[in-house]
Amino acid sequence: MNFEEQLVGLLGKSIKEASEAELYTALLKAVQERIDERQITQGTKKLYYISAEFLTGRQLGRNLINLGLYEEADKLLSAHGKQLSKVEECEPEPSLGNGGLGRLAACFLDSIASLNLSGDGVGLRYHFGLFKQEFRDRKQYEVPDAWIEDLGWVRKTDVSFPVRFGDHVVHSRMYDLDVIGFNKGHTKLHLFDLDTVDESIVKDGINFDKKDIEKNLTLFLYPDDSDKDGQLLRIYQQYFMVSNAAQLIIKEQKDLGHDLRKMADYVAIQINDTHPSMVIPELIRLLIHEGISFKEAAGIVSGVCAYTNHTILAEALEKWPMEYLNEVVPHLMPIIGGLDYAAVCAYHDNKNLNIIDDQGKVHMAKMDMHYSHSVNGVAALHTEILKHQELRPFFEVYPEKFNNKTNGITFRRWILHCNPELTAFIKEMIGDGWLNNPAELERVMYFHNDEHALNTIAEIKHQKKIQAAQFIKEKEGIDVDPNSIFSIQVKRMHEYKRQQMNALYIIYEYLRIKSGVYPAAPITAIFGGKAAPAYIMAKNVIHLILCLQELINNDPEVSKYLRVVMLQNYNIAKAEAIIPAADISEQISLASKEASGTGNMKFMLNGAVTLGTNDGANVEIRDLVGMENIYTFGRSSDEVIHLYNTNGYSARSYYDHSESIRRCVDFITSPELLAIGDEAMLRELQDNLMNKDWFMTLLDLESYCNTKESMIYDYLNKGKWNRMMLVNIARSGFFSSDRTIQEYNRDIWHLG
Ligand code: 26Q
Repeated sequence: MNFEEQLVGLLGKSIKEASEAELYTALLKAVQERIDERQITQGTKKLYYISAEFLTGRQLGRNLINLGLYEEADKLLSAHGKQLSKVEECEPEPSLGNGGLGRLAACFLDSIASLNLSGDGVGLRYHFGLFKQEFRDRKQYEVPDAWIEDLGWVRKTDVSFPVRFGDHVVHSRMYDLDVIGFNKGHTKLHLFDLDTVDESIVKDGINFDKKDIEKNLTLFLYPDDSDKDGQLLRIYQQYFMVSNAAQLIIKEQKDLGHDLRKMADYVAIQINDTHPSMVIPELIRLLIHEGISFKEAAGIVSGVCAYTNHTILAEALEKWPMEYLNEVVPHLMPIIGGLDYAAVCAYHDNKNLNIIDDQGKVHMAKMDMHYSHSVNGVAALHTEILKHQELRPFFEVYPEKFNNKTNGITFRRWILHCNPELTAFIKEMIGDGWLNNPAELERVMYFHNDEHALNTIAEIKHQKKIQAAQFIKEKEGIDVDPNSIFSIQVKRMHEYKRQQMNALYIIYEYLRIKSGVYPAAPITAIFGGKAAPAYIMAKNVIHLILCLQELINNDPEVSKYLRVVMLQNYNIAKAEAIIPAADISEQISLASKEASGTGNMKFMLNGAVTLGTNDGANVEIRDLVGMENIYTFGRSSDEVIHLYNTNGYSARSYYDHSESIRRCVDFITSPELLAIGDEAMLRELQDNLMNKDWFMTLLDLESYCNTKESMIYDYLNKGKWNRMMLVNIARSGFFSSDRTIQEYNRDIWHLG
């Protein structure tokens, strides 16, 4: 049956008569029928990618592209006066993740399927996922996001496992999201849940009985863990996730008739940060039940498991008090104790290596490093920092385990879907080999002196800016000028990412305009990002940005040259709308703190020029495009690490010694801003910047402002700028997650 007949059959009426919501439902069903026809990818060895987060984004567009149906569907709908992009907007976006780590997991699944590798994701089906962000009075409010619909992409299965918490047993339910590869491949994301979970126990949007596990287990992603009950709930969640994963793996191995002692020949497990670390003792426990000795089981599991570290921030390295683990999973403690004992015996002279520390806390990352065969960082610089600083004691005893896997992004979503105009032009230039072999993007370099190509790329960028301006008008009610420079910083709000430095730059520019010095070209500064509900300083930064937005956009003298937009509820759909429109990609983290970043890659692929520190994958972007096609500034990671080690940074002295820094920081509590904002929040932020500034904003502020000035000046040189865009696009092939997954497979998984 052709697609049109299938669709009309499902609709029960003509396309013209159908509403967008009806079209969405019919397309969903039509695509699911096609998905069901595609065989699941098989191989001798299978990967299980276990992760607390999967930020999958909307599925309709992704699936249409990967099934090769997108253009057909698009044409079909437009022939009947409908727009596919509008229909796609009917899909609620699942928010089963926070940011980078969760989005990476989703890109990886797309690449695993597209490379026709056998590998499934395993995670949790949170009912509310991450909160929806709303702005009121220029402040962030968190609203629960109930994304689950009766008819959706995530489908209920009959699979269930008993999961034991001490002497209490619950019975899980597995849900599956199909992951269809580009042209070939079909794998699954398994999301576990409990039938008894009850959304109605949530009061006032956030409060619920944290002890009622049967009803609350999968309600929220990262439930508030500021008290003991919250922390216990997180342990319940993590154990529920990994126990299901371990049981699924053992069941599949038994069904295939494989010898569990040879598991490493048939199974690979990737532990995505420390949230799934308990899979190690759980799998050992289950193997012991199968009659295998502790020692042999530990060896088998080490051969199967590999661990990825995504951050060096101390607060993100999970440590659970032994008594909490004893309360939730008492049957796991003897195993963890045994693993610690074996590690202590082997390395008795180095307490740093103990899994259980003197205070009785269990260090999940340490367990991962002892009992995995691979430990990887997510960008070259990050892996070096892990080896020589953060995880040095482990690198010294296990040098062979450490390896780097620089992150990547799926080109299907981050150019084919979000930038069909640029995709079409690249095809015109170099054909479509790069879609399956991203290294071929390099061929775009043949056009680096071609006037027509350079002008076309610039024209496409302008188109995307016009579309983004319409989007901003529609969603945020703010007018922006597509002829201005779009500088974009979209990512989670965190002090180390230094959105506050960008805000101080905006103040710097504002004060200059007020004094009659105008920027070489008008600037639109666009932000987006959520702050963790308990992260006061991040919320203060949002407040400052929203106050600046109000002040600046309403000042006719200034808004001719400068505008500020803070997007509400930044998510994957908003990322897709905004990233293709960027001129400047703001990647300004304090060097050494951003493990990799993946937004930086999405911007580069879409022809933005990076303004960044030498941090995370920015370093690799710089090496690929060359110094003349990127703007870097600020202290190096070595200098920053040295400052931390010697206590050598004093924000106050930067404030005292620089007139221009002082003016910017002082302005946070100027009468202009106090008339708009909340005095306590602005004062607290200002005080923090002057007296604490743990992530060294003032250290790099001047070099940031100067570098950005020169960048804006260069923007006027169209020939130069257009060539920079082209080089960035041409050199971004390395950042395809297909390349990353091929490296994981080559070095760690060895899938058949
Ligand atoms: C830890 C303890 C308690 C509660 C929560 C957490 C927690 C939750 C989420 C710790 C870390 C995360 C997420 C980390 C993350 O997203 N890291 C990002 O991973 C990306 C993919 O590798 C990198 O590109 C980013 O640089 C890194 O910040």
